[in-house]
Amino acid sequence: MEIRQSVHVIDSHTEGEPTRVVISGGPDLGDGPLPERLQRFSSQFDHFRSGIVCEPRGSEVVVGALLLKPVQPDSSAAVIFFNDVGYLGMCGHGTIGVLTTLAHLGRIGVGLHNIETPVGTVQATLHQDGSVTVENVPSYRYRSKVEIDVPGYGSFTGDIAWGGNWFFLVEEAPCPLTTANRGKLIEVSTAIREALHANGVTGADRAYIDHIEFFSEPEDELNSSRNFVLCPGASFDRSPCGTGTSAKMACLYDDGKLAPGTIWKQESLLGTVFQGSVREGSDGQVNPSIRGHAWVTGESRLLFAEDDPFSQGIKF
Ligand code: PYC
Repeated sequence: MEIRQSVHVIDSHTEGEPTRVVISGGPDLGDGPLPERLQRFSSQFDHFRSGIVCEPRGSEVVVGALLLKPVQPDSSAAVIFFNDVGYLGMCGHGTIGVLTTLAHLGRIGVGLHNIETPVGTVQATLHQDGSVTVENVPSYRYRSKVEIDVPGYGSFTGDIAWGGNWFFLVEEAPCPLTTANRGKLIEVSTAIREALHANGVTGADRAYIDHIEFFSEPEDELNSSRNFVLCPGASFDRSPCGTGTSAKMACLYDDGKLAPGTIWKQESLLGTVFQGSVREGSDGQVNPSIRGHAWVTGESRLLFAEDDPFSQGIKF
C-alpha cells in the first residue's frame, strides 16, 4: 500500500463532544491573518477537511481543529475549526479540547493562553484541576422573538444571536430534551433551519444561521437550563455547546435575566455541564466565558493511501 499522506492527530472529548486536533501533516496555509488562511483552506484544501473528519476516519459528530502558527508572538496557538460539512467561526468545546491537547503534549502549562481563531482571539485558562475557561468572542442578540412557520411542524418563535457562530434559539422545545428523542429533535431543528433559510431569515450581514438550539428545564436542579443544539450538518452537540451557551447568555443579559458575574449552568442532552457567566461589553454586547473539562481519548496517525477511494471522506 502506498501512503500519500500521514497526519498526526490527537482526539479528545469535551463534556461528551469530540475534537480531533491536527498536530502535523496538515496543508500549508501560509502566515497571513486567520480569515485569509481559512479562505485558502476552504478553497484549496477542502478535501483535507473531509478526509480528517468524515467517515471512514471520523464521523459527523467530530469537530476538527487544525493547529496553525499564530500571527501574534504572545499567542499559544492559532486554530481553524471544521466539521463534516464545513468550517466553524469559533468552537467553545473545541477550544477546551485544544488546550487539553496542548497540555497533554507538554506545550502549555496552567494559566492564561491566547488562542487565535478566524473570528477573533479568545483567551483561555487552563486550571489546576484540568478544566478550562474560555473567554469567548463578544456575543449579542441580533433579533428577538422571530416567528417562523415550519412546513409540517407548525410555528416556532426564537431569538437570533451570535456567540461565535449564528444561532436560532427556541424556548419551546418540540418534545422533552432526552437522548431517546434525539432523532425527533434533529428532524425538527433541521426543518426549522431549512425554513429560516427558505424565508431569508439570517444573522447580521445575511449570514447563514447554521445552529438551532432548544431549551427546557434542567434535569438536575442545580443547573440553570438544559439544551439541545443542532450543529451545522445533521448531528447534535453532545456538550452544552460553548458558542451556543454564549449566545443564550447574551439573550438572557438582553432580557435583564442574567446579571454580569452570575453563574449560568448549561446542561447538555447528556447531562454534562458548562459553567458560564458574562461581563458587560461595549454596544450592548457581552463578553461570555464558559468553563468545562476535556479528556484525551487517543493519539494516532491517519493514513491516506494512494488508491483509497474514500481518502477524501465519504460524501453522503
Ligand atoms: O462548543 O461552540 C461549541 C460548538 C459548536 C459546534 C459544536 N460545538
